[in-house]
Amino acid sequence: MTTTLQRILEPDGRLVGEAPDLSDEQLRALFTHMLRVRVLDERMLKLQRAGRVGFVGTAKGLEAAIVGSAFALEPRDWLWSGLREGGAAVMRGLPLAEYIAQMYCNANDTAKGRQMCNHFQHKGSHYPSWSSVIGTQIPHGVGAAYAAKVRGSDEVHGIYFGDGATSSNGFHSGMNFAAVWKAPCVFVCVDNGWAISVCNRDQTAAESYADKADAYGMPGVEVDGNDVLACYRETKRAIDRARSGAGPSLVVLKTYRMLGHSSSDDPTKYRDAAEVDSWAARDPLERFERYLVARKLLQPSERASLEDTLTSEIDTEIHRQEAAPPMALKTLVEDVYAEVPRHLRRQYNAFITVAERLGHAQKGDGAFPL
Ligand SMILES: Cc1ncc(C[n+]2csc(CCOP(=O)(O)OP(=O)(O)O)c2C)c(N)n1
Ligand SMILES: [Mg+2]
Repeated sequence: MTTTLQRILEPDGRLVGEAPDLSDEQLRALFTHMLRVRVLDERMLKLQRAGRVGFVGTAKGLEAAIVGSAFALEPRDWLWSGLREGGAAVMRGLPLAEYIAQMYCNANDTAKGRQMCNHFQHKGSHYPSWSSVIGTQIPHGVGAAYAAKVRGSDEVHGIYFGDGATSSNGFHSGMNFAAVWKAPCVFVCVDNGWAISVCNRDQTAAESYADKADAYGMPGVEVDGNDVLACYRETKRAIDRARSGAGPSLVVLKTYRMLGHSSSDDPTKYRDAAEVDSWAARDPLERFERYLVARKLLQPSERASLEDTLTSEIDTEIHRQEAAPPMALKTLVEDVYAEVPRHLRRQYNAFITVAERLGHAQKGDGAFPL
């Protein structure tokens, strides 16, 4: 099969396709949301390098893909994350305070320290907890979408995953069940070129990831993932289709992970600088900025002042969360049984003895090998 790459904005910001129906205000909001992802990632990576948070996986280069596609979801819809959609969740209502508390795994962390950091969740905006286990969110999201259909709800489930996750069992069973059941979901594959050190060319023999949709009996589309307008328009079409009862689609957003897989990865070990440079020239923020400036929706110098505002909002929250206490030890034994049973109470007493003898772990203690 040959697939045509859907594009609306050229890298120089020129409009070459049919622009989606978005107001000037919405276009500016899209830019601010993308910029927030960039600034937030930069801040988190600095904190990690300074030993103040344990682990970070950035979305640098993917801002258009995750923000543009998620912008097409309604508040009643759900977003099932792969590994990098935390910024989209902030756009949909995850408070910055909760985002940063989760990075510190402190007393305000809604995951209560039971996730490693940089694994978000937010009940209020229908954002289930991440799973690092690749592909497991796919059948979960399909099941939730099917349940919505059975209940007669008109919500749609956006199920995100990476190029690497297309090799997981969850991808195949999820796609198959969703198409057979006409579940109201959209599969959003963020093809960012790499699955840690495995290049996307080595992940599949198919010409395009979008071709995979054909095998399951659903439409598939390949989109320039660095073009925020194309990401929005194509995801919106798939969402509208799902909401109308016509079933799922696969939307493949072709983009590039500019930094390492995570703060524990050194990408120079497995990829060429020339490849990274070629994608830097297609930066999604610069592309959209050029378009907005040409349309006079953004002043040429406005990005810098927007960045300053976003940075100070984020920094205020960082200071607040750094000052928060750690999660109380007793939460280790809570939430499973209505009352803490005897064997857990015994274990808890043993933890307390160790904590009294050795003290609590300090920020920066421990290391994650990935
Ligand atoms: C089942 C499983 N196998 C292996 C891993 C180790 N692992 C973590 S991330 C990752 C690559 C994911 O690549 P991709 O799906 O393309 O997402 P990206 O990190 O590029 O966003 C792997 C293999 C895992 N977490 N779970
Ligand atoms: Mg990937």
